[in-house]
Amino acid sequence: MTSAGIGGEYPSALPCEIAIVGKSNVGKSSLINRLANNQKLAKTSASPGKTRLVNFFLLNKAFYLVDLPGYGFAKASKAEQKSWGELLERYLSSGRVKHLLMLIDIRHTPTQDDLQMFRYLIYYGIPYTLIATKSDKIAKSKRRQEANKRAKELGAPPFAIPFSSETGEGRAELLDRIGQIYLDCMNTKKDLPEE
Ligand SMILES: Nc1nc2c(ncn2[C@@H]2O[C@H](COP(=O)(O)OP(=O)(O)OP(=O)(O)O)[C@@H](O)[C@H]2O)c(=O)[nH]1
Ligand SMILES: [Mg+2]
Repeated sequence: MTSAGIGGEYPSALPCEIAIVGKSNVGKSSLINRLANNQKLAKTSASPGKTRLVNFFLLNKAFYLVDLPGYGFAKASKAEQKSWGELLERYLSSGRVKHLLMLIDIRHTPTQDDLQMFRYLIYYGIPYTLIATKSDKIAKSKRRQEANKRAKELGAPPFAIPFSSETGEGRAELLDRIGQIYLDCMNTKKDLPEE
């Protein structure tokens, strides 16, 4: 794993880099651990504001999955919020990210910060996949419906993958999706002229 703070250097880019965005405590780091089936890979915490750097995880020796600090952590000081915002902005505008996994809590209507994040990624035309986290917290029969409802509330086409880092629900579906994203990255790379 490679980490970068404000002004820190990123590792050399690979053709495929997928990053995870979402509000603080939504389960970004836990999702990485569940995907990799390694609880110790990314640091997680019950209190928001755990991830404070841009952390690059090399998966399958093939692509980067990037853990980012969450937004909207009201208890952080103004200075901290500003520095996390800058970290996020610098990373997202670096042109490295090929696809964003945007995480929203399956139980709650998206916040103003979520709406802002979503507008930002649409504005910059960054491809994305919506994931509704903590699906284990609601009844199984409601999960698909609630996940899709959250997507619709964001202003997106009504589809989000219900996901639980606790039970592993949605892991296979998300891995499939990541496989497709990876192939897209490799195909796009082929289409580019040689440097
Ligand atoms: N029940 C349940 N709890 C979860 C799930 N995913 C994460 N959590 C819990 O939610 C809390 C926050 O998880 P993190 O993965 O650290 O969240 P984060 O989005 O990385 O947070 P920041 O780094 O602060 O932005 C932890 O207590 C996790 O155990 C889930 O799918 N189900
Ligand atoms: Mg985190």
